[in-house]
Amino acid sequence: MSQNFVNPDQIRAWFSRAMSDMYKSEVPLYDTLLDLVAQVNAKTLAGQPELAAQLARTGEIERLDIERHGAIRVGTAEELANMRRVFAVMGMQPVGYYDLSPAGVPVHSTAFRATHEAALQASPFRVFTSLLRLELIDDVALREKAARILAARQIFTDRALELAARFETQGGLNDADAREFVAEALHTFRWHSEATVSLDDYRELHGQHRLIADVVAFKGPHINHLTPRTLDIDEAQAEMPRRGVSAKAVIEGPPPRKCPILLRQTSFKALEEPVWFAGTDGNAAVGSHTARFGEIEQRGVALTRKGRALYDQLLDLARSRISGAPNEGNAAAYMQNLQECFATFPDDYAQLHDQGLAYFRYFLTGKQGAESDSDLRALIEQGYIRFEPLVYEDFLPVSAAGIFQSNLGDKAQAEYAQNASQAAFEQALGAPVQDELALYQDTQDRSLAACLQALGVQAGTPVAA
Ligand code: OOG
Ligand code: NI
Repeated sequence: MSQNFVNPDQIRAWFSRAMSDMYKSEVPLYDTLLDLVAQVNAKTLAGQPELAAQLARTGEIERLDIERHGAIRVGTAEELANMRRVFAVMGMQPVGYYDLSPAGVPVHSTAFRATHEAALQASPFRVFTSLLRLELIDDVALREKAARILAARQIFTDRALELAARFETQGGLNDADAREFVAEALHTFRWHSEATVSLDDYRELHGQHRLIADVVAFKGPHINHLTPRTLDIDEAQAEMPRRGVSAKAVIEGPPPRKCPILLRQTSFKALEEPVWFAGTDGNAAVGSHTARFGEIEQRGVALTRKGRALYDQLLDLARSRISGAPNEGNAAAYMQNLQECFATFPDDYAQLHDQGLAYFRYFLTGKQGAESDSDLRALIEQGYIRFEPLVYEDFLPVSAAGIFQSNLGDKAQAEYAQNASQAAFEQALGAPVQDELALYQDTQDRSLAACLQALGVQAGTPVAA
């Protein structure tokens, strides 16, 4: 029986492709963005043979063209829990907890993604998934109204949930079921130009926070962007206006570096789209909504807890030097600050490795004859083992807030009491989120164990570099 099941990595790859095709037809500017990124990547690879060789050695070159992340926002615990079941069919698990409330966005989030390096290699598709926190809204009547509207909708087709249940009981789906599942699941992420509420209700929700209207007023959690991966985000950012695409003022994340760390992101602004609102007299009222945008990202090496602490500290420093969040007015000063503040962050893979600031994967060089009691440092120095940066697969809360804000308008910033609540999030999700650092550590450890075994070096040998 089980040999007839389709590998969840395959289902995820199909789904990622279907989602990209759907978004291309729904948001033509996304197609423009894909073209732009493909051209920038080709040029970067041609101009930097060392980078091309590194991406070939790690296998990343093969996933580069298909790599995407998307984002959705759901309204209730039940929606989030079912989302977890649906993504599980595609081999995607909730990883990480992100609290966006300090940045004035009333949501908390996780990323659904593959967790093993082999699965990430097959399809790195991930979805940043936010849950609206109605409890942060102080207007009780509005909060209750929003909860009532959300309780009345079903964002999944019956068939999608049936197939998810079948996956759970059987432990997999056969080919026909898997293909049908992809088509059914896709419906959840479509754009609906008819709102489920009246124009008056929409305005009321919008008045409280634009994001609340976006989540509550529609039939489902439309995918709000899809993000290809670029190898040179500064070049891509410069190219956007040349192609008539209006780019976000600053690139979120670390400054440009020789050895990229974590994640840098930028986006084009959300489009204003016509929406038909339910009319009390049976006639629809026409209005509009801005929700869907395009984003690009450049991924670098994943940082250890120590590296991440340094990143957070330097980012805080750069942001404390400008008043408030970066915007059109202070973009140049902010980027300058960022460069200056990050000057103390080592920009060399050997240093990042030796100081325990980043995660790496170890590879054999082909050289034979290592002493069986060698430690890692010796194996590297003597040329038996080399290391390559392990790419960051997750998101950054400050950057995510910047992406949200650029599409909500700078005026939309609200103040919430800072209360991250991972426990409440996990309760809504129906499962704990995985710790991303543990996943990077596992991948690093597995690669080292494989090297040591192949070299016949005792696995128990201390391996501190
Ligand atoms: C999600 C924004 C965050 C990212 O890449 O950090 C995000 C949203 O707007 O729903 O996508
Ligand atoms: Ni994004």
